[in-house]
Order: sequence, then structure tokens, then C-alpha cells
Amino acid sequence: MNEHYPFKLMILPYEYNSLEPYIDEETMKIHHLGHLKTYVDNLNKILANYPKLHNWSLEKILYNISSIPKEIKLAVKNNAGGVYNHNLYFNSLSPKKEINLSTNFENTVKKQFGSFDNYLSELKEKSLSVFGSGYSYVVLDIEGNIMIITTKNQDTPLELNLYPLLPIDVWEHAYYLKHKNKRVEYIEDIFKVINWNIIEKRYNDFFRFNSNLL
Ligand code: MN3
Repeated sequence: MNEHYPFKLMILPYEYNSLEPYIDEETMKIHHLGHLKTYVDNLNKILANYPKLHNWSLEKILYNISSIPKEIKLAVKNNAGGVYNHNLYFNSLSPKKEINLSTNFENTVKKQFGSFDNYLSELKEKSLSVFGSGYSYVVLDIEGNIMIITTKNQDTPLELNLYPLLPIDVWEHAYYLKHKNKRVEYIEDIFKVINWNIIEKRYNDFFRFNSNLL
């Protein structure tokens, strides 16, 4: 994600209806064309009069939020975070059923959590524990340990110096049309469409480019 102002709406790597029956077409459409597009448009609007920030990437903005002019700081944090988290979320999903877990990430999960099922249980529990709007987030700490945290609103792990692997959007807009108030059913469904190959790639990138990423 090295793009900078004016930010563009990401292109989904699959069709709106391709995560059916787990995540429905209407939710995907509104989430992408409605919610995410609004964050992109708002961010561009806010940055329009700040040319010094026009060559900053999303990551640079979020890592350096304290140096953003104070009259736009909160709005930039919320909207840049909204773009960053959603780009990562949508890119973490896939309709492909043949996704295999592969070696490095899975091995570390097993070492730290005992089994992949234990890890998924903890991820589910954390996802259910988010009060109000936010995310459960699988991240790496600076030493490469896997952690599962929760974040509020559109906060990102970058601000905490953590490296993001997988965000699970638990804002109601991510599931309410189909799953209504049953967040647990959404979590079980989202587990069926996570692209673990992408998570593995992000995991390996951390160790390949460690010093550049944090
Ligand atoms: Mn969302």
C-alpha cells in the first residue's frame, strides 16, 4: 500500500457475490462502495488543503499521526484508519475453497496456541468481546510473536507499533443485513472465507523486511 493522495477506492480481488453464502452480496457492496468509499472521499477532502501531506502513504500518515496538524488530526486518523483497515480486511478474504494453511505461520500458531483450533477459538472470543465498533486484529509484536488484540473504531495496530496480519471487522455494518445481531454466526462464516495464504505471505514479509516494516 504505497499509494498516496489522492487515495483511490481499492478494487476488490473478487466479485461482490463470490463470498456467498457466508457474506452476502448486498453487505459486500454497501461495505465497499458505501462505507469504504466514504472513508476514501473524506480523507481526500481533508488532505486537499495540506499539500505537504500529499506524498505521504497511508502507513506514513498512521505511523506519524502525532505530526499531523492538530485541526485535522482526529479526522485524518479516523478516515486514514478506515481506509487502511478496510483495504486489509477485504484483501484478507477469498472465495477460494482450496486455501491451504502453509508452513511458517501455522507452525508458529501451533507453537504459541497449542493448535490452530485453539487459535481460532481465541480469535472468535476476542471478536465477540469488542464492545461497540471496532476490530479483532491478529498482529505481530516487534519480535514476531503472534498476538490477538481488539481495536476501537478505526484505530490501527500501526499506532501501537504492531504489525497487522488479519483484521476482522466487527462493526455492525460488516454483518447486520445477513446475520442481524448474531455476531457469533458472522465470525463463524468469516472464518470460512479467510485467505490464509495472504496471511502467510504477510507473516513471511515481516521476517523478510522486518526493519522496514516497524
Ligand atoms: Mn467496515
